Amino acid sequence: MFELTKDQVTSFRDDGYVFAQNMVDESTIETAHESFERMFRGEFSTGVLPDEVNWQEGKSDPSLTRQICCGWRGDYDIARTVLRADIGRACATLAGWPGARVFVDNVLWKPAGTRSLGLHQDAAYLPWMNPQEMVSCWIALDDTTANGGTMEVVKGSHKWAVSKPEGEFHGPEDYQKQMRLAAANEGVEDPEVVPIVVKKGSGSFHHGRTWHGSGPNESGNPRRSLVVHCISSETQFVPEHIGIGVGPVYGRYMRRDGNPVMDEAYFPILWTQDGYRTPWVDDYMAAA
Ligand SMILES: O=C(O)CCC(=O)C(=O)O
Repeated sequence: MFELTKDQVTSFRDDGYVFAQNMVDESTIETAHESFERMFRGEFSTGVLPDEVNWQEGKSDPSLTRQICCGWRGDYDIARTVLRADIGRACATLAGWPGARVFVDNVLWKPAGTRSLGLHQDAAYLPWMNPQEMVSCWIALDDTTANGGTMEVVKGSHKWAVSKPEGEFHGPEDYQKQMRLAAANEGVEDPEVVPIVVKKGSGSFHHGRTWHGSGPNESGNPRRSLVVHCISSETQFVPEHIGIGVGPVYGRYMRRDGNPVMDEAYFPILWTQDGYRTPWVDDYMAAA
């Protein structure tokens, strides 16, 4: 269990991101590497296909970053990290929410020589949620370097307006272009891009409006990471916006009777200030 310090919370609120050390241990990293191998081969230990399987061995473009979203639904070992209460507590504390639930995770593998992920704001994909807010915990599963395609965040950009998602997400040539356009709209001449350079097991938290993404991996080493994207435990669907952003994928979990509740079967609550946690989560994490 880790806990953020007051200084880390202040720094996050000022800058839109904060570094965090030693969030997962060596054996979890090794297990996660094995899960990555399996999942990108199409093997899912829970028997359930994650919501977005954007890369598969032998079928997908080898120059692109490998990505699976909602890996926790497909792999028990990934779930053991994604569903951690302390990650939920950290996200809720940073955001000032009464609690946190998982919206989605990202299983990301950027082998040596692979291309960029365009800089973006996560909140831009979420107009179908109220509140339209997210805090993400990004965990490196390899030591990262500035030229190794690590995630980059733009300091202070969580204070900018939410831009409409534009341009390519996977592999754009000029992966910072949309961010620079947004910076110009804000009157920011020289946006400060900060690479998340950490030892494996460490990482960072970023705000849903913070511009982030990653350049090509120009090192000789792979860059793998696991990202836990949390939303407030109080978040509800906005049915009239469900076709926007990633709403077409996750709108499948919306009730059809007009009740905007987000069901804990799909978006489990990890932690709340008053001690609640979705009851099935610990049993699911303990499953083989
Ligand atoms: O790791 C990356 O390159 C980007 C990750 C990302 O987009 C995210 O954590 O929201």
